Amino acid sequence: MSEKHVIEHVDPIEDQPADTGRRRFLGAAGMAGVAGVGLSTVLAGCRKETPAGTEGGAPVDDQASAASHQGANPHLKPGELDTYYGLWSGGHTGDVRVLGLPSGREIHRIPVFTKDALVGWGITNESKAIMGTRPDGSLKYTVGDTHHVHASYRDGNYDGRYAWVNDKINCRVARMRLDTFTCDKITEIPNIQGFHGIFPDKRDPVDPAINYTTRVFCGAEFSIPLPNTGEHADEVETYRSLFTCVDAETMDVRWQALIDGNCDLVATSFDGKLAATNQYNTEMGAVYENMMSVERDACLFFHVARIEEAVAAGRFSTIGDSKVPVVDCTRAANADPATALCAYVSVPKNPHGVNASPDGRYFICAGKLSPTATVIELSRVLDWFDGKLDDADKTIVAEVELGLGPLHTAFDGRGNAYTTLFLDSQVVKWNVDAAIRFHAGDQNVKYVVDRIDVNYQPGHINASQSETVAADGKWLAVGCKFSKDRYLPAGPLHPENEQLIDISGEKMVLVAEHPVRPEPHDFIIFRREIINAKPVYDIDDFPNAVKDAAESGVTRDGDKVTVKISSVAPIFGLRDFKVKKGDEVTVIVTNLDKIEDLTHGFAIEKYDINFIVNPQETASVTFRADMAGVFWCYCTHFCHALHLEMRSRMIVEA
Ligand code: RUQ
Ligand code: CUA
Ligand code: CA
Repeated sequence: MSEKHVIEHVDPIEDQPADTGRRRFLGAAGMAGVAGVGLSTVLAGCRKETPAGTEGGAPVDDQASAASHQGANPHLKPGELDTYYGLWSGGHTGDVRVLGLPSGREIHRIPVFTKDALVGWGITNESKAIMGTRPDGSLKYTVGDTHHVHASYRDGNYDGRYAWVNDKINCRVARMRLDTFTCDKITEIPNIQGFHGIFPDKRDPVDPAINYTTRVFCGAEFSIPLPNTGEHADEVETYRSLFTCVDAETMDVRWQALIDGNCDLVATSFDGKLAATNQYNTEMGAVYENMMSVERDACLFFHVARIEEAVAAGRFSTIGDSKVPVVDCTRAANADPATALCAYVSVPKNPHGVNASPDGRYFICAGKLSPTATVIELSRVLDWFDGKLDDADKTIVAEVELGLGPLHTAFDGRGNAYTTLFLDSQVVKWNVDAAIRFHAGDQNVKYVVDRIDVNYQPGHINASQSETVAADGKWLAVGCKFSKDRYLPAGPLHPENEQLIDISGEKMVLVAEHPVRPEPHDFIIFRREIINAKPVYDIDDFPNAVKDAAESGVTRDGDKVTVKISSVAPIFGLRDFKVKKGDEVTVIVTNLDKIEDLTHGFAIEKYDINFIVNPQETASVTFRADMAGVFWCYCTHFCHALHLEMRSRMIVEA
């Protein structure tokens, strides 16, 4: 139990979740009472044994001011808009969620790797072309596991163009446009399995004019035989994993780096020079005992410019059928800093996240199986590559204890880091400069500023604008992996619990929580001004658009039939249309309504077809008319007082 726990909520764990009124009352009254009497006694009783420097207890004066700081109100009045967007990975629902913050309201879901019956993702020809199909036209993959969402940068801040998300199950990276909040490209990465971390670069390492994202880096967690053809399957020690660079615009794979150990999370430096991945399996074990057999693993830094020089100079190989250039980033090949493409920095046992501080100076690796965070100074990593440092481990400027199970770190732009402690069910706020001074030998420095209990077992964490130059230190969201008793039970599957913490003051204040469908991993939070969302599509962006109701009709080419249908509330351009049993039918629907928020649906009874068309959007489906009869087609999306009457009939002649 932490002091925050006591001050803010008396005891959120034992307190009844439904009784928020009581909780608020107890919170306020309890705080007034506790702050006056015996708070330090309560806290002393609750505090864990902590090593020097980690004592987070504020002086008594601060405790009083903390007690009066209730936290900013995250609740909006009806009609009020949020100030931030959040992009949340959906986890193994395969989607991405769009939230408004601080309210936590879910505004939208972007279907990415998995079918979505609302928008027709994986049903329309257009979405299937993005998702990828087999020769028979069916989807190549139907499941996905999204973990990390990151957006494109310009001048160190998000620019509202794109976001990317990974699929761990089928090794794909997807791009989403942030004007339409739709997925527009998906690339399957060759030669890897367990694709986990991603991060876009923030600028080009060489060309100063390219001050925006042009690459996306991808880390593969699982090692496999290369090529993975079934041979050498028993020679686990020969398995390898790769770090991949994807072109942000074309989404083609540019290059891969063969490494020792594995990849996990990915981070990039603000100067564009370095990309990094934490490695928890330097042992290259195939079973967990072997993955945790050594005391130190690594954080691996890639020198982007040198790697791309090597590729340009033809110093690469390829694997199997893949044409992707693969450079050698194994330890043995990179011992000499003068020519090294990468640097292995040792960090304690099975580290998890790696995060870039918004001042551009540090990468922080959380310890996971070690109660520490490791702070690596980026200028020193460059020094090592320049031959000015004799040991890559001298890039470490702090390795400090935070608590049990540190996983991910966020930043407030004021020099503080916030790290989740999975095992302690806490977030710890610590000062990076103080940690560096402590590590350098000043044992009087207290680098832990505050701790707060969260509910329960937090994984990812992020602050508003955290990994940008515009980190504003206002809100901190925490993705708690377990919600246990926080919500009405709805069977054995529990939601995850996203909690919101006000970090504008010295002390963290928990202000809200929301259940979310499992299971989001990472998320980013950014100012709403960054987004310029399109209210209505441009009809000219769709080459197959039915631009006028009069264009509606049926054309035939052998057994291939094309049915063009316009939609204007509450009328489809065809009241009925005839095809023959056995025809391959393509139905193209354009929404000719120009008004914002006027979406139509198009469903065909018994044919398992449903999709929507937003204003000025066109979508199509292709299917075999294998059942004769009359099949009503109807609008699924409530659009008009005569929405129920908005219908057509498909007549399939025997
Ligand atoms: S992982 S809880 Cu998929 Cu981002 Cu760390
Ligand atoms: Cu068109 Cu409902
Ligand atoms: Ca390990």
